[in-house]
Amino acid sequence: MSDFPSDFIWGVSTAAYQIEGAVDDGKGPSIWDTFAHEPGRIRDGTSGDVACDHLRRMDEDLDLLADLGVGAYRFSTAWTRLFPEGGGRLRRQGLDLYERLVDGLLARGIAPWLCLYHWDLPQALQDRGGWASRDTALYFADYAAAVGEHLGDRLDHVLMLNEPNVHAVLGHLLGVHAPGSTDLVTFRDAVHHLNLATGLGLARLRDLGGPARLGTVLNLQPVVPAGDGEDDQRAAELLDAVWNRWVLDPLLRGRYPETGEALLAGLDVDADLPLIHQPIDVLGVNFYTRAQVRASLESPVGLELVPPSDASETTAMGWEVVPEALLAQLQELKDDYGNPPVVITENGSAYPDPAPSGGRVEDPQRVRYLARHLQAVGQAIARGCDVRGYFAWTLVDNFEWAEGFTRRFGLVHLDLQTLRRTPKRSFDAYAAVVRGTAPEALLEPT
Ligand code: IFM
Repeated sequence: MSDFPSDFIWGVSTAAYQIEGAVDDGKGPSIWDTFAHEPGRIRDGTSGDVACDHLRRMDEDLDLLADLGVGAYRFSTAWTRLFPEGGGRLRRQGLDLYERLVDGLLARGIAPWLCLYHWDLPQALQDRGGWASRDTALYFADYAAAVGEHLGDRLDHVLMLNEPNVHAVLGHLLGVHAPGSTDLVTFRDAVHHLNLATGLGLARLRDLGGPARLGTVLNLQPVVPAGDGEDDQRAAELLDAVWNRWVLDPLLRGRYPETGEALLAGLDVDADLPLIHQPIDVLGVNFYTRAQVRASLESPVGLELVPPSDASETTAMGWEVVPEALLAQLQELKDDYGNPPVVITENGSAYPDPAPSGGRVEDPQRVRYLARHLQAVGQAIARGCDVRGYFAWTLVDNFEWAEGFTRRFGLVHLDLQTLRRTPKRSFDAYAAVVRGTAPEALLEPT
């Protein structure tokens, strides 16, 4: 039976562009404002212009968090609300919004976990090279320090960047996310500058002092070879290096892994590595699935992803449901990385939910996904992994990037016409766990 420590942190995560709605208040455009308005980029032609209209419905959403009973809420600030051009003078109106949010959380007894960057780079900085430019990391550090100066005394945690690896791969190599780049050198430089931004932000906030604890958020996926051959094994090691270890190792070990080093050739990283290798109070781990890979002569990078077999259970994203991979990932952090304090900062699932009926949405698959992953977290804790919290992704169905609103991850259903919120059964299930019910109980037939 899973047993969570009494001080275990239960939370929910969201991200600015996915929920806020643009609200015409003088915010500057971000790369996602630009990208989402380009024809053909988003599956259903939507954008974050309205999203969940969260900024106008903030009290309602904060009340949902209070009903859920969570002790913490992870949200991101939109850089362009505070600095429309990326730098310069802080915009008071932008700060007012986030003060209102932070104060609203504190008034409800919910600890604010602020993530500084969830992929919405100011377009003005993109126009100067974006993450391919080292200067962007310096701008990020200034932005981080400004948020720390103005809000730091009321924040529980400040997290630097959300999933720099996903942002780099999807946005700077595959071109399916903003800014839509497909250039290998841009990708390589972006990875490194995102790492540098993490280190510089941590150092600036550490120097400022203040009560908030500091960390960052990585998306980690165990990578497994599709076959038994050595070439598939090598392909898996390469993908593991590029996806997981290019972001883990500079931060936690002060170096890039040897595997995949050739891809970094031409980038001078030596002077930056000590700047990236900063102490953290918490490592945020976002976990959804694992990757299976095989060697491929046709692929320019020598490998290709293998989709889950027909026999595998998958979510609406096509992602394999493998809670044992979460356990393996946590075990690896313990064994190979010195057991850092970890919080699962995102975990959740998209399914094609039915329409609300009688004030609820029946979503048994999401309940099961939640329960099985919480069991894995409980097992990891029992094995001595230093896991201190769990944040469900996400509160309300929202703008799922290139998928638009076609994929629903929320514990709360969003009516796309009226924006009305209706809790799902998974909301009740998570609320029960937060109040002490063991995840196993959610798997029992009712
Ligand atoms: O919605 C995203 C989130 O923005 C980052 N992590 C993965 C989620 C699901 O795709």
